[in-house]
Amino acid sequence: MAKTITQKIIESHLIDGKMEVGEEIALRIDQTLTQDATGTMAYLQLEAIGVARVKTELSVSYVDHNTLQSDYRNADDHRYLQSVANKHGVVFSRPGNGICHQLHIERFARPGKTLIGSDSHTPTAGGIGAMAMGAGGLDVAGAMAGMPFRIKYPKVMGIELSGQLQGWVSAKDVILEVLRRIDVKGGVGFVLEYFGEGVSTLSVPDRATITNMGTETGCTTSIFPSDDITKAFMEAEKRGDQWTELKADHGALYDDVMKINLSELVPLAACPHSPGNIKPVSELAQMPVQQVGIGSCTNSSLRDMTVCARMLKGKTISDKLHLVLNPGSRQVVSHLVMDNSLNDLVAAGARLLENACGACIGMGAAPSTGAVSVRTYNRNFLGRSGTKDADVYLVSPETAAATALTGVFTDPRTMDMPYPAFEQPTQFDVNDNMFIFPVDAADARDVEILRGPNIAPLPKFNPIGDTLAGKVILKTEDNITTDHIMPAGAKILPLRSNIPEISKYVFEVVDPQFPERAQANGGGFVVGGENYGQGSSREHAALAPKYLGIKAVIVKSFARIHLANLVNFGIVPLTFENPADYDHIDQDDELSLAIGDLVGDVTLTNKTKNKTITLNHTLSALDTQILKAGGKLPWIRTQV
Ligand code: MIC
Ligand code: SF4
Repeated sequence: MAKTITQKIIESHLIDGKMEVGEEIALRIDQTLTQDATGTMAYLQLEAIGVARVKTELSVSYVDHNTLQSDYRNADDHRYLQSVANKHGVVFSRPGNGICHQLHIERFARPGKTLIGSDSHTPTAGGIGAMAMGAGGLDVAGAMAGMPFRIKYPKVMGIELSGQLQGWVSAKDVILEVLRRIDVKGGVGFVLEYFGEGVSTLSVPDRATITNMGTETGCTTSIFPSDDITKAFMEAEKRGDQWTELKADHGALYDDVMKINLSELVPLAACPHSPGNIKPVSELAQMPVQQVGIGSCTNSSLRDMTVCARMLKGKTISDKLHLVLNPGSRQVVSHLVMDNSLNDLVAAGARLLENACGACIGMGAAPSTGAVSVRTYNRNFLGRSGTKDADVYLVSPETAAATALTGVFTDPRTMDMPYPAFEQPTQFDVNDNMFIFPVDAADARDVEILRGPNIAPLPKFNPIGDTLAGKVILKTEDNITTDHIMPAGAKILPLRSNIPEISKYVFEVVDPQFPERAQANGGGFVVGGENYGQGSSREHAALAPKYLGIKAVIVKSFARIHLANLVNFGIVPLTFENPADYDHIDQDDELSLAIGDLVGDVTLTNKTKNKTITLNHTLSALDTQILKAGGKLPWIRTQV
């Protein structure tokens, strides 16, 4: 039978389960990655699982999110991460080396391999042909300990690319077009697999931009074939020997097909406050802009930065705005230095930030009150920039640079300049000296793990009974993101290693009284709409509510990674059988849920409204065992 790329990789990594849509499958994981904001928890969990050395082919621990170091806390985390990596056989990427996804595609990702990462943009590596998925830290810890990764067998949406991008339109516009068509939950349950003659017109970094932001559709992952372009990229990274060809068989059947003619695309923008709220840039033209940001894991490749440098060369950015840059990696910066592009950028007035997530996750460079910020990033959720009333628009590097020059939203096609050409170097400046490779297993025994006061022990949770009772602590709307549930940014991100402390900020952008109310009521329930928990992989969005006593989350539908995180931390995820029942529950209502062993439907009694409601779930038998045990760590202990 002719197979898709997705089917081929799944088949070659299948440990358990049937390859039928919706069935739970267990996959062997070849590589893992973590980043510091989720990594401290992941390694504390790995320590708790008690495995001496990681069992994967490769595991890398990156430091890129929490790099402000405004006090000891980030530094404590980095020191812990470096020592724990060394002890357990994990490669450590030092702060300053770059953003995990850009680095992983440069140095480690391989076609045909499975990769899970404790960051939702791990699918970036799909640009090189890896099956790369975001996951909660505990699932990544499990994979490092040699456990398979469980997902629902996905449907495959074939995205057929034809034609060729016209000047001033680039890869970002392709993924914005996908989002325009299927929005922030149209990818749920799918792998987005690219094929067609247009594929060969896109470089690996272009493909990586597309697979990176594919996450915003809610998909399991996105993947491109591995072809001659992939080979040339890997050769330029001095790892041509790791290249293998990977493509769908002729006649492979997709569950759904989307056709995109690259030649017809125009510059697009995602408008506030959702990556799926797409408009052509031409419709936004002339809107005054106060900030431009170029970089992040979506658009920080050498191509992206160089195109912007060429646009800015010899000019000065508008005095109505400021421009910040966060390049993806030190390799990118080295090239920019070598060909003088960095000088062109800073001479034009750009502020150079670290090679890290920076402004993308609200770690500095917050916009001014009510500002319009135009960014090449992938998320514009409410408050994520650090300024709650800022309006963030997501665009291509070309649109961002044009806007930086004019001071108003600008369609780059209207710029009076030739489209800057970019040729990928045949040899990148490969220098791995910011990676620290772990000592051998024999020497690992002597490695001391360094913990500072910021690393709090993992909280412990008890098994769950057959009935859950309590109040509705919060009722939310559709598309609640993990940035709503557990915000990040310069104030809260440094608390990631300390659950009691970070719990004080749960739902801060929605309702700052939530933590107090939850604790005063001895915990309770959260009710929500569609696509609850979209966005980040941060397990803190489950762990911190659990710490506050949240027993179940009852919604119309869930996003994939958050659903898995809820199970991992013993919060029961339930959905309305009839979505209209959402209207029959209000905040403060007293509920009782007969969950029993979570086999079949659950009956909810709303005591306040004197009404019963039927709830469903998609939990596997294993999920229910994990939940009843109080979460995955207690469950693992029952198994050992
Ligand atoms: C994000 O882009 O939202 C983050 C910050 O990278 C998160 C991870 C985190 O919250 O630490 C993600 O994408 O998973
Ligand atoms: Fe970092 Fe932003 Fe990428 Fe998340 S989306 S990994 S915060 S650069």
